[in-house]
Amino acid sequence: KPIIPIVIATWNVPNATQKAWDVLQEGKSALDAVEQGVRVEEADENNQSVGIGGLPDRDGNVTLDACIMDKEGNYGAVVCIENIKHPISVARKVMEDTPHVLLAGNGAKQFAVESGFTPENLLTESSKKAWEKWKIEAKYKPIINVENHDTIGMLAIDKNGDISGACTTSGLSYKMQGRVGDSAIIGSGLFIDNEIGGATATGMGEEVLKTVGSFLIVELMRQGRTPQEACEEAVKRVVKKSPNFKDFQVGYIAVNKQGETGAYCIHEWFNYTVYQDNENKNHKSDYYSK
Ligand code: SD4
Repeated sequence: KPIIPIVIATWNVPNATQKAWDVLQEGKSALDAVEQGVRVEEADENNQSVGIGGLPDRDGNVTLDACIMDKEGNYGAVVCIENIKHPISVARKVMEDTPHVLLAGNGAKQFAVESGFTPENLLTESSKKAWEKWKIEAKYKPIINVENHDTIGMLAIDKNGDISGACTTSGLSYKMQGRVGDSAIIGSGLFIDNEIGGATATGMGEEVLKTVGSFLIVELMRQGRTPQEACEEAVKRVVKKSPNFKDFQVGYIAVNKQGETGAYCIHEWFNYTVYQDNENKNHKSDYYSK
């Protein structure tokens, strides 16, 4: 069967998928592609859900979660890391240079600094302003598709047919200090199996964690479901378990080793970007709540 290289990512991120595609065109691995791809969003100050410019927690701290997984099933992650603009690259270093898979908080930051990353302030003026405005009422109620927006999960298949994935976020805005979501947790925010394919998530991390959605999608594909069917089943699990599903969004994307894609979410407006056959295109995801 011919190998069809592909990049797929959550939300409207044409610059990130373009970067990942360019890396694949240079003949580099899917692992390099997803790392380089999501770094574009981490560095974008206008993306208030990822990296620099990410909205802070209730106390004004920008804390980031990121993970990466390769074709061998190796995984590396950082959670609740502060002052490091590119947590995805720290996650890769955790995977490649340590005996561990997941570093948290100060330890993660210390490891990053020792590895040559420069600490910097990640709270931009506009995120600070948004937080100060939020503090006036200090109500914690995530708004579907607004406060939960723009976490980037990316999956790529390279010219050898190998798959890797990455996921990076500043998490839910105005979360409690120390809160960790799904994005950096293996099986929940991301899962890759080079025999089958991969999946990644966005939206209300607590709900993704409770249903281990990305692992579920990959296992369903293993049992013969298409990526689309598998994403739909994973969303239906969330809906079934959470009576208040009307109040939050969860969205999944998936790709199998044949290069077929799938996407599904609870509420309208989730979208995703696919680079395939030399075309970089945003797609609207189908959704449950009709
Ligand atoms: C989280 N899943 O921390 C992330 C948030 C997210 O777009 O996806 N934002 O729960």
